[in-house]
Amino acid sequence: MARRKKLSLSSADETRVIGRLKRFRIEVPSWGFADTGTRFGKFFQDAAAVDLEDKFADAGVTHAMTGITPTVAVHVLWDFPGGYDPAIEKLARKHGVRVGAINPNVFQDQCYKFGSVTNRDAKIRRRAVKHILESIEIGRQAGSRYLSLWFADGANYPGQADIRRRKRWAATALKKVHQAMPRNMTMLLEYKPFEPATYFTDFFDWGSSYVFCKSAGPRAKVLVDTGHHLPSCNIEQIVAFLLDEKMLGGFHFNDRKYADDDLTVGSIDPYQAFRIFNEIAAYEWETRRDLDIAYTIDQSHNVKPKVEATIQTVCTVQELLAKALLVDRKLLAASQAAEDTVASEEILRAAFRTDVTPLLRAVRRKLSVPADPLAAFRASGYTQRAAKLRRDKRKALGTLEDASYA
Ligand code: RM4
Ligand code: MN
Ligand code: MN
Repeated sequence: MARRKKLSLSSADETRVIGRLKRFRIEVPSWGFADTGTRFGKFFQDAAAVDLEDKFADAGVTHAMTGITPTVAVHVLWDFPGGYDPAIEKLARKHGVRVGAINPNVFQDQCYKFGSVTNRDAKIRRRAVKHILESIEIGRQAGSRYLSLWFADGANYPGQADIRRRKRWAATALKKVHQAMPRNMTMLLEYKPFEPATYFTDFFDWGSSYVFCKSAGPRAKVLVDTGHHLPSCNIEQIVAFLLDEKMLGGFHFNDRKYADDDLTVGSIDPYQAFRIFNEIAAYEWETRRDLDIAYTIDQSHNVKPKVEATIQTVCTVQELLAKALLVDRKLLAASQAAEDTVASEEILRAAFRTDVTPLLRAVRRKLSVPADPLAAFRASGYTQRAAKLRRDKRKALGTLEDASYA
C-alpha cells in the first residue's frame, strides 16, 4: 500500500532542495485571468480580468502570494489590441510583475482560414511573418527573452493541402523570424497534433518542432505543452530526449483527461507531471546546474475562479518539483545498475508519496510569502473586490457579454 511518506532528509539534501525550490520560477499566462470558454460558448465571471491592467494585477497578487511568478506571458492581439506602448512596462511594474514571453497571434484573422506561414498565398505568408517580426520588436522593447510561437496551421481533410510544400513554407518563415531576433531572445516552438485542424497540423509533434528549430537557427528551441499529445504518449521521454539534445526550450504546463483540456496541473494525473519533473531534476543533478528553460502555465479556467486556480496550479507545480528533487539519485543509479526494476520504481514512488509540506513551508518562509498561499489569497477578499470593480468597469465600457460561439 502506498502510504504517505514522512520526510527524512540529510541537512545537505534539505539545503539543496530548498535552494532549488527557492530559485524556481514559473510564468503565468495573461489569458488565464480573462474569460475563456469552450467552443460552445463562454461563461462569464465577475472577477475575470477585463483589460491588461487587470491581468497584471491578477498576476501581481499571484506573485505576492507565491513569490515565484514574477513574469506574465502575453498574447499580442489579446493584450495589445491597440499596439504596444512602452507605458505597459510601467503598468506591469506597478503590479510587481514584468512582461514575459511574447506570443504572436497568427490564427484569428480571417485571412488565416487556410493557414498563416503555410498559406498557399504568399501575401498571407508575408503578413504572418510581418506580425511575428512586430512581436519581436515588442519583445525587444519589453525586455522579453522569449518569442513563443504556436500555429493553428493545418488541414481538415485528406487531399486539401500539400504537406511537403507547407513544410518548406514554414521553414522559410521561421528562418526569417530567427534572423530578426535579438541575440538574447529565444524562439520557443510549440507543437500540437490536432485542433483547430482536424486532419493534420503543420507543427504536429516534437519531431517536427525539432526539425523546424534546427533549420531556423541556434536560438530556436522546442516548447512542450503537456496537453498537446495524443493519449498515452510518453511525455517524460520526449522531455528527456530533448534535454539530451539541448533542444528543450520550455514548457506550457496544464493537465488533461482527453485532449487539450487546459486543466489544472496535477488535477488528473499528478504522477505524470512528477515524472516530467523527475527528468528535469535528474538532468540538473548530473550537471549540477539549473536548466535555463522557460516554465510557463498554459491553462484556461472555465469554471474555477481564475486567480485561485492559478495559485493552486503554481503551488502544485512547486509540490511536484519538490517531490522530484527528493528522488534518491545515488540509490537509483545503483538499483538500475543491478537491474532491480522493482527497487528502482519504488525509489520514484517513495519520493512521489513524500509529504513535502514542511519543505514548502521552509521555502515560503525564505521567499517571505504566506505558508499557505491559496488560503491566504482566499482570506484576502481580493476576488470579491475585483468582482465589484470589474463589474462596474464592464458596465462603464458597455461590454457586451456575448456567450455564444456561433
Ligand atoms: C493553443 C496553445 C497555445 C495557446 C493557444 C491560444 O492550444 O496551447 O500555447 O497560445 O492555444
Ligand atoms: Mn500552449
Ligand atoms: Mn493548448
